[in-house]
Amino acid sequence: MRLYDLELSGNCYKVRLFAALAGIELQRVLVDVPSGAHKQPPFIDLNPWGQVPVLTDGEVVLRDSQAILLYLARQYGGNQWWPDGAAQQAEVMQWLSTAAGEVHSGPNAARLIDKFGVPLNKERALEISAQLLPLIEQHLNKQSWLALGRPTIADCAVYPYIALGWEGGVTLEQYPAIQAWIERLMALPGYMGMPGVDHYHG
Ligand SMILES: N[C@@H](CCC(=O)N[C@@H](CS)C(=O)NCC(=O)O)C(=O)O
Repeated sequence: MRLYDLELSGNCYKVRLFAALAGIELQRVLVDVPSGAHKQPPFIDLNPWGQVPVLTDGEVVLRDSQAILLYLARQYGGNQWWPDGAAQQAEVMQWLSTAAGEVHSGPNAARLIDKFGVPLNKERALEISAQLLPLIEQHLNKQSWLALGRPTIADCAVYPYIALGWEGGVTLEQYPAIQAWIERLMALPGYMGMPGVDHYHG
């Protein structure tokens, strides 16, 4: 199985992290995004959207970190990470949507602006983050993990850009339950980090 990967991408890190936690072996293929390799063949033939991560597993070719997490969990990770029941699946799915929605356009966007100079609306990214973080804090005040009372792909999807948000000025000082959740994640067997996540406290 190959992961087309970029070290500083939180979306790619979601996949690396889950594979490490679930003991799934991935062959990393580093894509030279700064030079634009993701917009040219052969990469663009794998993903016409021109974005990493991409996972290939035999005939299967997938883009989008949430979809890749779901595939890996269902195919190789076992019930612990992606449950069977409809209500349980939907509970996890809520958080995958949050990762692709508010986390993407909040803390991720703020980091893209500050760290990589991407021309997005900083004010809007901070506004979305300020609405999102209290909701996650409130949720984690009542439970240890985002879904099902145990670590799942929901945590792998949401965690990276929450922990990297400080690189875009979205810090976690006011959110002790989120900080405690991050510490729990970091203590999981097999956990692996990426540049920046260890400094989540800002
Ligand atoms: N929805 C996608 C978003 C992927 C994405 O935004 N990838 C970034 C790196 S983190 C990328 O390839 N950016 C280059 C570009 O869009 O040109 C996912 O969750 O994987």
